[in-house]
Amino acid sequence: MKENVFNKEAFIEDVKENVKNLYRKTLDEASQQEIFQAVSYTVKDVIIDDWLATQKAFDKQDPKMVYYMSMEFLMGRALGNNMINLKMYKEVKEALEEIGLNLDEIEDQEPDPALGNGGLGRLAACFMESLATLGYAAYGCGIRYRYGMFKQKIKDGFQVEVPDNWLKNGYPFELRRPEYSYEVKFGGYVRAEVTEEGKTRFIQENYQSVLAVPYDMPIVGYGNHVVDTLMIWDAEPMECFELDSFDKGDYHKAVEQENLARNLVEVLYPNDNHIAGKELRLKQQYFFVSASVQRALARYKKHHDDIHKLPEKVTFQLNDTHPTVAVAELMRILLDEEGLSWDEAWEITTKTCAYTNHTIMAEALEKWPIEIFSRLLPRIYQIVEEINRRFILQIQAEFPGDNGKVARMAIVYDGQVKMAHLAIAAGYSVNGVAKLHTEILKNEQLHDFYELFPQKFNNKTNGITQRRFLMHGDPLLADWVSEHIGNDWITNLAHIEKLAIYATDKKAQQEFMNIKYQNKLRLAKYIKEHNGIEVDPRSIFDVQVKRLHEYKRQLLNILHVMYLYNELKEHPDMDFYPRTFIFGAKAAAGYKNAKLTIKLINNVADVINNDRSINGKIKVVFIEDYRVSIAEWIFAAADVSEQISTASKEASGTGNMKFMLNGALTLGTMDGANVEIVEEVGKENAFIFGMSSDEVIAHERNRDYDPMQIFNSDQDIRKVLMQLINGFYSPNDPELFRDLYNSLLNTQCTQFADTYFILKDFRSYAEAQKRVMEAYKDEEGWAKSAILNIAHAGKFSSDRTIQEYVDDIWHLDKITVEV
Ligand code: B1N
Repeated sequence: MKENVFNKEAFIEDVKENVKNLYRKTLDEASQQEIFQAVSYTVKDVIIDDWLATQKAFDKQDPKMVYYMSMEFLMGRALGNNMINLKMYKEVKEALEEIGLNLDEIEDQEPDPALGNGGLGRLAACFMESLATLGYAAYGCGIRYRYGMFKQKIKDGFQVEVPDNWLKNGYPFELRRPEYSYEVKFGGYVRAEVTEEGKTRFIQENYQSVLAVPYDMPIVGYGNHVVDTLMIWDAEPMECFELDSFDKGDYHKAVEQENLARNLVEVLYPNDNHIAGKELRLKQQYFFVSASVQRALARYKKHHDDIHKLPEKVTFQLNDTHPTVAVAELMRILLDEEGLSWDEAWEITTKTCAYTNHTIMAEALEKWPIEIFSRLLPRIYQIVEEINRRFILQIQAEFPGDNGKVARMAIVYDGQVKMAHLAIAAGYSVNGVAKLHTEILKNEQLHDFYELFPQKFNNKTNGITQRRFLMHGDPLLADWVSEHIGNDWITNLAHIEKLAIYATDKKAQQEFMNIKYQNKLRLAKYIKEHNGIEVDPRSIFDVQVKRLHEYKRQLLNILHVMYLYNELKEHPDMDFYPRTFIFGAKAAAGYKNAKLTIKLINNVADVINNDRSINGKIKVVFIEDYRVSIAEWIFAAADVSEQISTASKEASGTGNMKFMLNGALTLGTMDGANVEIVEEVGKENAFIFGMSSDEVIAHERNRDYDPMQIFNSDQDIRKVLMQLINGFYSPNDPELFRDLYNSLLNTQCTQFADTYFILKDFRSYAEAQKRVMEAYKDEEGWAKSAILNIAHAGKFSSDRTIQEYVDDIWHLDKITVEV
C-alpha cells in the first residue's frame, strides 16, 4: 500500500492558502483559532481523497456494513488524531515549528466535540476508530446536538453548567450532505385503508414532520486509507411550510413544525446512567433512528434489489436501548413501504438488529409511558403492540401457566413500553460489556430472557483505542515503547506484551519513571495555571476521573482523604508519602448528591491545601471541566487509578483501561472490567479491596446491611462523618453537607441508608491505600508493576473488541482501499 508522501513545503503553502481564502489574511496576521481552521482544512484535503476512495471501494467490493446507532459519540478533538492516523503528525509538527508555530497550541484551539456524557459515548468513538483501522465498512449514526455536554465551571466550589456552543467558529471536519435528507414524522393518527387487492394499508395523517439533514464526519483509519463515516443528523423545518392536504393553510401548525425542528437537536441530555424520561428525548431517539434507517435502506436498495437479503449486507448495532425504536421503524418500512408480510418483515428485522446492554442501574432502564409513546409515534406504537402480542404468546408457549414470566418480560406492561424487552425480543444478539457484567445480566437482571433465548447472549469486553490514549496522549511513553519493542503495538496491541521483559530492567525502570515524571510536570503546570494550586510532581498522583455518580463512590475517596488528614493532624510524624489526590467529574445538572459531593471535594481541598502544618503532604485538586482532551494528559500523569465502584454496579469502565495503558496501577474493587484487568496483570500488580459482587447482591437481596453499626463502632469513621455536619469543612453553613451524611446513615432519606456500601468498604479501602503508599516507596518495585501493567494492556484495545463483534455478531467483510 502506498504511504502518504508528506511534502512540508506543500503543506505549509496549503495552510497559507487556506488562511488567505478563509480570512483574507496572511499567516502572521491570523489568530491561533484561524490557524487551527486553516491547518484543519489542509488535513481535511488529504482525508477527502481517502474518503472518496473508501466510498469507491464500498461500491465495488460491496461489503457487509455495520450501522452503529448511538445517541452519543464523545469524539474528542479530531485534528491531532486525524494526523496521527494519516501518519503525518510528526512531520506536520516539525513543518509548523519551522515557521514558528506550535502544534500543541493549535490543537488546543479545537473545541472538544462533546456529543456524549461519558463511557458509553466515548466507547462509540473508540469503536468507530477501530472499525476504520481494521478496514471494516461502518457508519456511526447519531445526533448533531447544537449544544453538547455542558462546560463545567467551578464557582465558590460549586458546579455551574455553561452551554457548550461547540459550533460557534464552524467545525472544519464536518460536511453537510443535504442530498441525503429525509422526512421524519411525529404525531397525528393512523388510518387503515383496504386496497383494491384486499390488503390493509396504514397511513399516518395529520402529523408534524421535520427534515433530517446529515452531516458527515470522517473517521480515519490508521495508515490504511480507510475513512469511515460518522453521520450525525441536524433537524430543519420542512421546506415552505409543506403540510399535507389535510392541513393546508394551518398557520399555527406550520409554526409548531418550525419549533419542533428548532428544539429537536438543541441539546444533549446530560445524564449518565440515568434516564429522565422526557418526551423530547423520545423525539430525539425516533428522529435520528428513522433518518438513519431510511438512509441505510436507500443505500442498500441502490445496490441490491431483494430486500429479503438485507441481513446479508446490513447490521444495526443498538448502543444501549436508546435507539431501540429502530426495530419498529425497520418493521414499519418493510410493512408499509416495502409491502412485506409481518412474518417476512420480522424475519429480516430479527436478523438485522443487535443490542448492547451497558448498565444494570435501575434508574437507567428505559420505560416510556404508553400515553407519550403512542401519541408521538402512533404507527410505531401499533407495531410495538403487535410485537408484544406475539411475544407474550411465545412466552406462554414456552412457560405455560407462569404468569410471573409475562409480567416480568412483556414489552408493553403496567402502562409502559419497556425498551430493553423490545431490544431483546427483536435482536439476534444481546451483549454485556465485560465478563462480570454479562454474567450478572444472565443470572440476575435478564435471567428470564436468558432462559428463553440463551443463544442470543454473549460478552464483549470493552476496549479503548491506543492511537488516541497512548500515541496522542502520551507521546513520550509511546516513543519509548516503540524504541524497545518496535511499533506493531500501534495496530496490534497484543504485541505490547513484549515490553514485559523490561519490567525488571533497571535502566528501563528509570526511563519509565522519568517519562512519568515529565507527564506529571505537564499536568502540574496545567493545574497551577487552572487551579492556582502548586502540586509536587514527586508526590503520588492518585486520580479519580469519571462522571460523578453515587455508585462510582467519589464520596468514599474524599471521605478517605478526610480520614488521612485527621491521621496526619493527630500524628504529625507518622510514616507518610506525599500524595496528590486528583478528581475530575461532571455531575448531571439535577443530581443533588452528586453536586454536593463536588462541593465537598472542593471544600476539603481548600482546608487541606491551605494547612501549612502538614507541609504539603496531602494536596487535593478538582480539575474543572473534565473532558476527553484533558483526560489524555491526566492518564499520562497518573500513578494510581481509582476504580472504586460498588461491586456489580460498573458495567465495565473504560477509564481503568486508559490508566493501565499509561502505566498507572489500579486501586479498585472486583467490578466491571477491573476483574479482567487483574486477571491480565496479576493481583500483585494492583490494589484490590472491598466486597465482591456476590456479597453486594446478597446484601441487597437480604436487606441486612446496617451502616449505623459501623458508625457506632468505628471511631475514625465516626469522626469523619461528624465533620460532614459540624461545620469543619463548611464553617459558614454547617448544614451544607447534611444530605451526604444522611445518605450514609439515614434510612428515612433513601430507601436504604448507604445504598452503595461506602462505610462497609471503608476499612478495606483505607488498607489498600496503605498498601499503595508502601509500594510506592519501593521505586523499582513500582516501576516494575507499572511496566507490567502496560505490557498486559493488550487485551483492552478496542481493536480486539471490534474484531470480536465482527467474528461473533456482525460478520463483516474487510475492505481494502487503493489510492
Ligand atoms: O457505559 C460504558 C461502561 O464502561 C460503563 O461502565 C457504563 O456505566 C456506561 C443512559 C448511560 N452505561 N449506561 C450509560 C449513558 C447515558 C444514558 O442516558 C445510560 N452509560 C454506561 C461503556 O460500556
